[in-house]
Amino acid sequence: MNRKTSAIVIALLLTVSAACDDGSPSTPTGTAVVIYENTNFGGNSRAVAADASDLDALPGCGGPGADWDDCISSIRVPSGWEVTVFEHDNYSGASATFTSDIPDLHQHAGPCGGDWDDCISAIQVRQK
Ligand SMILES: [Ca+2]
Ligand SMILES: [Ca+2]
Repeated sequence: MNRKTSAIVIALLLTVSAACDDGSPSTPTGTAVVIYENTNFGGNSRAVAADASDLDALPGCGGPGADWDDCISSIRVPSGWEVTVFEHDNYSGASATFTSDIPDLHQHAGPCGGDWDDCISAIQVRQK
């Protein structure tokens, strides 16, 4: 291996290691479904990496001690992902499937006062 080739190999190794270590403990934006307390992706938020059969068990929406049951008002759905939401826990009741961002669940016809705002009790996420 001559000197020029060695330099290229070292440069490649540095590039690969830099790409693997982005220094961020959280999930990078655009690679996970994120649920939000308020419309237009406002208020508290939480990445949903796997199906959740009962949002009662997921704390962090609204005030102290509150959970995500009947609390979600908007959802980020990265391209290539699919989200199915349910009116009740254990994936029961009415359901709807989304494949793109939902800035305002009031705008989607559903079972809670005519829409899906503050209605979702279980959620399934899939990468297509
Ligand atoms: Ca809400
Ligand atoms: Ca519900």
